[in-house]
Amino acid sequence: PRTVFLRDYTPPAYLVEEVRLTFRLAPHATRVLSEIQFRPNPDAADRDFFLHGEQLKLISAHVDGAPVTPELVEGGLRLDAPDAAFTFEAEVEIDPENNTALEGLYRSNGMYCTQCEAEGFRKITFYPDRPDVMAPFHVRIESDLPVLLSNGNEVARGEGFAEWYDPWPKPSYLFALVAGDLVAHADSFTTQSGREVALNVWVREADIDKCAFAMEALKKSMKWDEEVYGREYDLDLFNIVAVDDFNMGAMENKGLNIFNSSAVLASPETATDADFERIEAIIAHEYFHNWTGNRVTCRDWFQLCLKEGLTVFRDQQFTGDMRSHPVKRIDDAMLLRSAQFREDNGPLAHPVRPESFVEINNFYTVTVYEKGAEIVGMLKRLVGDEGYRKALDLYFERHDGQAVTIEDWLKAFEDATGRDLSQFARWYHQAGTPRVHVAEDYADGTYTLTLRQETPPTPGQDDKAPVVIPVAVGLLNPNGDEVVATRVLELSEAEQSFAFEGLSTRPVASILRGFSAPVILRHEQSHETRAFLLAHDTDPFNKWEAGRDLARTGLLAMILDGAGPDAGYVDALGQAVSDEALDPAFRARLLALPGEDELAQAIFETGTAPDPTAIHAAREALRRAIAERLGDTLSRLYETHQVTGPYSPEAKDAGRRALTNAALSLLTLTQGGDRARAQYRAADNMTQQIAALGALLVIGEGEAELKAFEEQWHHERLVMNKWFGLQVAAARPEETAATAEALSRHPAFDWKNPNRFRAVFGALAGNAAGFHDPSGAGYRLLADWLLKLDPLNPQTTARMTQAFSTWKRYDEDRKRLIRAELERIAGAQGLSRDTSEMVGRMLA
Ligand code: B3K
Ligand code: ZN
Repeated sequence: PRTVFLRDYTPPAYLVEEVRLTFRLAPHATRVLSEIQFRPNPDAADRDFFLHGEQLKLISAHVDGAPVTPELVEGGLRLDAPDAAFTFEAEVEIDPENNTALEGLYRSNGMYCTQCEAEGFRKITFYPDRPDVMAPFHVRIESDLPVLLSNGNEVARGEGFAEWYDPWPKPSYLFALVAGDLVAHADSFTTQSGREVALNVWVREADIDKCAFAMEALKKSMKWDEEVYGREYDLDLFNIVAVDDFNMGAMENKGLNIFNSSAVLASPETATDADFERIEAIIAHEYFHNWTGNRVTCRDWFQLCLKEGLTVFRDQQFTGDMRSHPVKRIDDAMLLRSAQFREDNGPLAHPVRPESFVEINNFYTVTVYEKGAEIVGMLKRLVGDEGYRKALDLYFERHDGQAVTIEDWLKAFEDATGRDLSQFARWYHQAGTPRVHVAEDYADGTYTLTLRQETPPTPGQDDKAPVVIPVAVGLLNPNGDEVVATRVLELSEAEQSFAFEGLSTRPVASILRGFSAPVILRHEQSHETRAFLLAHDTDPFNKWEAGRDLARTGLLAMILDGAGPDAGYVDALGQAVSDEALDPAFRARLLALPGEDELAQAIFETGTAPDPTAIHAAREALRRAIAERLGDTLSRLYETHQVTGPYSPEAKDAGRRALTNAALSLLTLTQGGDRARAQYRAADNMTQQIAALGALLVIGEGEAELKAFEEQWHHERLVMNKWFGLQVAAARPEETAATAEALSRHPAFDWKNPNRFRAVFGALAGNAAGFHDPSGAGYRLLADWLLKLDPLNPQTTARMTQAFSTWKRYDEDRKRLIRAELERIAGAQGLSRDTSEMVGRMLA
């Protein structure tokens, strides 16, 4: 397969003035008629007329009305095209019913829908399928299905057809079409300039009672973008459609967002607090793309972080505003560490702006998204809130309607703020997580902080240059009073010192407050200092972080030195979670221990091969010790923070449930299942129900509840995904693979549905001790199923191969077992380009 390089970018030979598409929908033989007006691109170097096209049956083609026979080549067609404006017409046939890859036009539960990003439009018709070709689209859909949707505004409708026009020039990846037997949850929004926008959430009839929350989230997002970014919606209509078979969360098609039903549908009975929060965030994310992605789009796919990093940053800000900034920051840091640092530390590491790819779908990664968002956050920290707003205003003003690059983005910041960002730009080019080492000195009233940065080598990048790291620091005196308020130090050299003068005592430093940069801080601190910060830090993130550091250090001592649980840590934790001045949601986060995969990486970095079985055992032992020592505290928290009254997904109640359920899962370990069984019986919402069930399964109980759950929910696909996933997640290490295997034989295990496949096999990969059980059964089972899925759905398969990406950390036996599975996958006949790129990178 061909590798595509950023450095090979050339402007398109022809631009598109306007597109007309007609779809005659039929399950196996849909006809797509296209009429595309081309004109030569004055900025192009050549007149090579090439249109992308894959899996298309060409019926006929015309240039300016005269029949032509294009040369069909690998990945598309070529034609001797005029060196002037002309119209190209084509008729092609496609087979949506057999499109199991869920890319292009496909059928899901009898409805037609599309997924074009990144390069799926070429499976619909011949077209310059690249984001720097933008055009207005006219679309006519012919079908007997009652609901026929496309981008923009509906301009005509009659018996068996509908016509749509989207006036905003867009790249083909934002094209969308939906046809089905759907009903709408309708509402409207009046924009800041007084325009009324009709809003719809389209679902199958059975789901109409689960749309209200998504609709509210949409209206909040529209308002927020006006207030915070000054961005108003630009069409008279905004449609969201829920589909069951979808490779990811959702897609921001212009005016017609298509969502995985798991990212839209929610009712108190069927969705957890976490689901509600995720839905709110994804609705916001896709809506925000209307400006950051659609109005201003990417020149090429190497610039993906331009829209994704920025849009994730915007949805993070939104969630913080809707809920809690400190808690959101903690959650984002946890995700970054567990997933992005993991990626950075392994064979799949790549820069936020990659330089090459084989299959672009493999680069929709936590690095591009989450680290991309961190870079935007750092820019904001460096230029300040006002500078950020000025830069964004300039970016929109300058680039509205354009397809641009990271250089354009940074230039807007430079021009708006006068700051030179040439060194900062390294964050986009250099892969890997910087380590920042801290040394401290205090003499004669002056505290000196010396920071040294280094970034380990990553594939293809041996030498790393220093990056600009905003390090937020505050100083406390020994009484716990803040003597120096948070200030942002700019670490740009390999090593740099910062002095704080006029102090009367040696301060305690709180470093990297608010997780001000996506780095790993190496700070030797005493147990006492950490406990002090856990008790006194005025920065909520670092308060949480101090507890996390204590937990990690204690766990490493248990795993590596056979130490017992650290009673000092448990007591400090008990103090912190009892502090009624603290937000319950925050206290719930304090009770969450570092994950097993994070511990595995930490052990690997000490030069030892991690043993997932031992890590799991130590973590469980610490959880037990917490439950024993803090039994009274936890019971009290459980009793006094119960939510009464009707369920609301709002942050306040959700935080209380998070805290009581964290307490419940700990208490169940030492006090048995009665409390959880009672909660299960009393539950009137999914958060309470599933938390109770999970707590029971972990102690090997809950058989009856598991059965009852299945009986209650067998008709609700999304709820059943939880049922499948939870059993694998809660299984004991030596039983995890067998549990997953047994579930894969369950009649409701529809493996072609990505959500269901992920429920079981994503949970298998996520259960670290179970997946890495020394028998190798987890590796084998996952590889078997990936090989089975690959021919049907390469995208989801390739993504899930990441379960193996940490393989080089482990002992020789595990390495041998995993390598054998990777090689078995790599050697499979007809392996997809997606999966073969992933396993190839992991084996390299
Ligand atoms: N832009 C889409 C992701 C498309 C993934 C293509 N494999 C969703 C999002 O980030 O908003
Ligand atoms: Zn996005």
